[in-house]
Amino acid sequence: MSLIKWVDFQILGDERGSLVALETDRAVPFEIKRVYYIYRTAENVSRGFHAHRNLKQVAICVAGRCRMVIDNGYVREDTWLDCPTKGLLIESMVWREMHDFSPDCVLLVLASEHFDESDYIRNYETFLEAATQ
Ligand code: T46
Repeated sequence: MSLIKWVDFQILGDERGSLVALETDRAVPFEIKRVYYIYRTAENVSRGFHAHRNLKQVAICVAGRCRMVIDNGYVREDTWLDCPTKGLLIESMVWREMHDFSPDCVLLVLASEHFDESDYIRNYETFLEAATQ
């Protein structure tokens, strides 16, 4: 089964343009406790390289594009994030890496928890041990 799980957002557009609303338990399958965005990523920079023990997130590229690698310890897949009406659901205990950011990329992330550094697993071997036990 694929690790790539998309959440499709309704486009509330009219002749003036498009609008997407992100609501807890409607468009997004958890209570949103935090929102952050990554932008102006320098050329050839990759980010991520960690997993979260409990955190769930939905990542949406609201401008530009980047490539997301996700890995559950058994399967590694990648996909382009390049559409403001689709979010990638990233479950807990999934390793993620972000590559190939376009200069205009704005990656918006909705998170199920407040920031907590102790929730991060930043070593791949530690992640593999925990994910495959
Ligand atoms: C993820 C991917 C998609 C905070 O203080 N608060 C926050 O809410 C976040 C997200 C980060 N930070 C601090 C922690 C670091 O000192 O900002 C710094 C950069 O964070 P990090 O190196 O973890 O950034 P990325 O781009 O590697 O990963 C981020 C998220 O941390 C992570 O949860 O899934 O984006």
